[in-house]
Parts: sequence; structure tokens; C-alpha cells
Amino acid sequence: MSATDNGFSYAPLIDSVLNQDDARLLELVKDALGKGVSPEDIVTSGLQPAMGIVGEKYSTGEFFVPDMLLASRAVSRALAVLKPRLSSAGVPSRGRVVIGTVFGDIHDVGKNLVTTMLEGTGFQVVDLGINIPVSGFVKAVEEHKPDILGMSALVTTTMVVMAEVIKALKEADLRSRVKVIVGGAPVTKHYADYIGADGYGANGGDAAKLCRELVGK
Ligand code: B12
Repeated sequence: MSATDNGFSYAPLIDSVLNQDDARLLELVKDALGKGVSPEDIVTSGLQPAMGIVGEKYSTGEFFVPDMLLASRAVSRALAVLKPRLSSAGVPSRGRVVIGTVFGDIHDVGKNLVTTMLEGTGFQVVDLGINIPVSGFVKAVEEHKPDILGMSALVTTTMVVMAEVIKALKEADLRSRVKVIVGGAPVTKHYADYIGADGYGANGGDAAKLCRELVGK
């Protein structure tokens, strides 16, 4: 498992997610911060890969739904500790992003990681939460006038909602006012192009890079 220049190994941190041990994970996150590991690295080299392994273990039948839930909860708690350290206080805002998980889908760990990374890059993020219907996204674009709308889907059957939102934005004459980006495990660049989104991001780091490109900053 990878180790940083100052000798920090991510293995115990990843193990604590797999063991669904919130207290140990928080201890290790604080330890990493104390050793000078950046919050971005903790997210991209620790928390993201750990949840990837959780996913694999669920697929192979080693983990069950409660395991996924508890591992997600541990990661969410760690993110709450990292968030204030990632947020670039004093840096002028790069723009506003509205983000949410689409209707029928309650997965939010990935969306939350993306939100954390975007905030850390200097974007102001309005997080709508999970299970957001088409009308909820359209209303939020009207209300918050974001530069970018981000949609997350983890269940294959809910991906279609992304296309419905883009269609509804066109019908409401809002499509030209907002860039649309999509992501989530089953989503691909090909699908993003197919539904007429402006971009696809495979992970939190990608999402931050993509948003910077889209707003030209
Ligand atoms: C944790 C988990 C859960 C937890 C969710 C907890 C939570 N608060 O989110 C719980 C237990 C609640 C759950 C429930 C269910 N789950 Co589930 N779950 C997972 C699991 C194991 C991991 C998801 C995760 O957190 N990944 C880690 C994060 C970091 O990765 P990520 O979400 O992909 O996000 C990254 C990128 O995709 C990207 N990204 C994500 N969103 C966005 C958005 C934008 C704009 C951008 C740019 C990028 C981006 O950046 C993120 C950070 O790197 C996946 C397996 C997997 N391999 O994905 C199954 C999985 C998604 N679940 C699945 C299923 C079937 C279910 C249930 C139906 C199970 C059931 N029988 O009840 C329910 C569905 C409920 C619903 N309607 O949504 C299936 C979906 C199958 C399919 N093809 O559709 C999967 C793939 C498991 C499997 N192999 O079968 N689940």
C-alpha cells in the first residue's frame, strides 16, 4: 500500500474503513494531518480507494448492505473532519456548483467526496442531497443560478434521470445558462456525451479539474 514521503502509510486508514471502525479512522485521519499529509491526499489515496474496496467486497459477496452502510458512515465522519481544512478560506470563489444524487438513488458517498474536493478547490457548492427529482434540479438551477450543475448516479437504472434533467433544462430555457457535469460508478464519458452533458468526471480530483476548465479558472 502506498506511503507518503514522510512515511505515512494509508493501509491502516483503509483497513479502518473496511473494519467500519469510525473511531480508529478519525484517529488515523488526525494522525495523518498531524504528520503533514494533505487533506486532498487523505481523500484521494485513503478514503476513495477504501470505498472502492468496499464495493468490490460487496460484489464478491464478502460484504453485505449493512457493511456498506457502516463503511460509508465512517467515511462521512472522516470527511466532516477534513472539510474545514480543505475549504480554501479567503480564496476568491471560482464559481457556484449545484450538485445532487438523482431521483431513485440514495448513494451519496461519492457525491460528498466530489463536494468536498470542489469546496477545497474554491467552488461554492450547494448540495441538494439524494433522491432529487428532475423538478428539484431545475428549480435549484433557477434559484441558485450556478455556473455548473453536477449530477451523481450509482444505480444503472437511475442514470436516465440525468438525461431527463438536461431535457427539462432545455424546455425551461435554462440549458445555455449552466454547464452540466455527470458522474458515478456506472456513468461513462460516452454516456455523458450521449445525453449532451458538458463533462464527465471519474473521481473527486477529476471533478475539480473539470469544473475549473468549464469556468475557465
Ligand atoms: C456504499 C454502497 C451503498 C450504501 C450507500 C451509502 C451512502 N450513503 O451512499 C447503501 C448500503 C445504502 C447502498 C444501497 C443500495 N445499493 Co449500493 N452500493 C454501495 C457501493 C458498495 C459503494 C458506493 C460508494 O460509496 N462508492 C465509493 C465512492 C467514492 O465512489 P463513487 O460513488 O463511484 O463516486 C466517485 C465517482 O464515481 C465520482 N462521482 C460520483 N458522483 C459524481 C458526480 C459528479 C458530477 C462527478 C463529476 C463525479 C462523481 O467521484 C466519486 C469520488 O471519487 C456500490 C459498489 C460500487 N462499486 O460502486 C454499491 C452499488 C452502487 N449499490 C448497488 C445496489 C444494487 C444497491 C441497493 C439496490 C441494494 C439493495 N439491495 O437494497 C441499494 C440501492 C438504494 C438506492 N435506491 O439507491 C449496486 C448498483 C448496481 C447497478 N448496476 O445498478 C452497486 C454497484 C453494488 C453491486 N455491485 O451490485 N449501497
